Amino acid sequence: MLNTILSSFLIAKMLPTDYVGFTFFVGCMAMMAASAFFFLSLNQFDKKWRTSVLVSGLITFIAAVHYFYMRDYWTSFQESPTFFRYVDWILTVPLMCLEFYLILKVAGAKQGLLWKMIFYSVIMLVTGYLGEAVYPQSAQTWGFISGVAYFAIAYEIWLGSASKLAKDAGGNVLAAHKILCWFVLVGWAIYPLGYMLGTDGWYTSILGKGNVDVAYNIADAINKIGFGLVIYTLAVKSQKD
Ligand SMILES: *C/C=C(C)/C=C/C=C(C)/C=C/C1=C(C)CCCC1(C)C
Repeated sequence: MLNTILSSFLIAKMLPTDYVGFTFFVGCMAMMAASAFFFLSLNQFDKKWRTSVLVSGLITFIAAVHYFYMRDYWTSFQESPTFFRYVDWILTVPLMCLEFYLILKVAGAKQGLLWKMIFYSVIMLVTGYLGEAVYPQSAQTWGFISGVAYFAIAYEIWLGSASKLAKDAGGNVLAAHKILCWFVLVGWAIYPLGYMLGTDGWYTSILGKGNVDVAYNIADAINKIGFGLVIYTLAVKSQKD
């Protein structure tokens, strides 16, 4: 009796073999711990760096809330919480673009750069959502358009105006910018890979099928927490000089 009440009101049963559910749980805790870490460190920074570290905390905090919902959704239905996933990304990816802009402001970054990157990321995510959730039969076409927008972001920070600004800034900012560039090129590349494991396209015969959520959860942990730590380290280093 008690068991029935508990399972219908409080928690869905989690099978010991549910490794996908496990990654959702770990995701919740990791995002929450990272947020606490970034928020509690704010006092040690002066105004110039506080906003950047605050944004790092907001990124992991927004993700933590979505992970609570996604974990519940997964344990209840054993289905990908694609809707929550994309709501999370549409909020957090623009904030990551904001991080690039904030650290490059010392070299005179213009707001145009910020809006350009946000524009690319919205195209990337909206077309990705269309391919994954709305028109899965044409997933490869939408995925391709999304990939072009992803490429535009990577181009902008590696070779475009953002990279020139980073060179002008030099020192700690340049070093941090380089690491963030690698996150976008390698860490973000896990997402299209997850997408290809979960949808049908020319790639299915090569890659086969796999669990999208495991790929996305691992990618989120690396990218959101790792990205935040790079900003945090930059703030700590720059504070000393
Ligand atoms: C914190 C969340 C982050 C950094 C999410 C990033 C998401 C991507 C880079 C997604 C990219 C995609 C493609 C490049 C093609 C296929 C569709 C997507 C949306 C999975």
